[in-house]
Amino acid sequence: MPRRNPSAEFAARLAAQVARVEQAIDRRLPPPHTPPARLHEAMRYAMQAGGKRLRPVLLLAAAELLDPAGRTDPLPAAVAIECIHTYSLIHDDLPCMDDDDLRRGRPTCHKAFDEATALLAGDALLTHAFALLATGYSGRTGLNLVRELAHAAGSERLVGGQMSDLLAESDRKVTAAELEFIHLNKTAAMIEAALVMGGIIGGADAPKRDILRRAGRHLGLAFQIVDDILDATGDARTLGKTPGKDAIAGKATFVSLHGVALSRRHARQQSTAAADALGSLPGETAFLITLARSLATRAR
Ligand code: GRG
Repeated sequence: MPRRNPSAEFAARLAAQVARVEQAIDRRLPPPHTPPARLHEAMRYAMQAGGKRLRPVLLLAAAELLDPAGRTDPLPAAVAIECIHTYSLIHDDLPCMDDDDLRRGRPTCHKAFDEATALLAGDALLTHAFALLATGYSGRTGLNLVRELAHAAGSERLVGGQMSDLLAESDRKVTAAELEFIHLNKTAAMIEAALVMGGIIGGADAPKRDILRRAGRHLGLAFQIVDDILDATGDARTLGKTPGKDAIAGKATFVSLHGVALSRRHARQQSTAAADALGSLPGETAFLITLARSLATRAR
């Protein structure tokens, strides 16, 4: 009998989930020739190829954990959360924000098109996300999904985290607590939402959603700490985006406050806490746990 190879099984399942997401993105965005074609081409350009698809994969995995029979299709919500994430990247890359030329290994949306088109492509992806939820789900599930995503993407979380990040750029004395606030909102909010939305689709009760939220919070912090480490130590070819920008901007990051070694330790602690929370859920948690652990050592 062939021996089981858990890491190959994990890699194969991850690749299969990413492929499902890619296909769903292609199917669930307006076709590129839809008028005005330039806008829809820009939306597709930013959405297609190169993203890790972490948030949709987390959403699918949480939905499948809670409802292995797959009674409700998680793909509309998976595409919706990637639309929000991609809009935030397009806007973050604009000259009035992080002013970046490279994203997902290609020119940023405003470089490939122009600033106004990129701004509108982001706006349209934000709106499209809620259209996908409204058409893909009904009743209490639909309402809960809209509520969850709207809160995670709104002024108290994703947008609020971005605002705080911008304000912190001109502040040379950002504390560890202020930095954690930024990370919890700018980064962890969408990762939490991915797991909780998967839970909503899978029919998770309130205690299980709380566990998913807690896992997402830890995972989000681990993800952002590693992002800071990669910004300090990674290269553009592997990352697909410009490294070293935080240091040039004199930005407070986990690495600037704690150094690389301690940051690596923090990332491992956070991903272990996420894995422990996920492991407390019933069902086949191995995929989610391995995914949580792999984020602490990711290279891109
Ligand atoms: C403009 C409202 C608004 C928010 C912008 C996404 C974002 C918030 C800023 C980008 C900079 C940054 C470091 C954000 C933290 C979250 C993060 C690490 C985003 C990148 O996510 P990945 O690595 O990207 O999952 P891919 O391309 O793989 O999808």
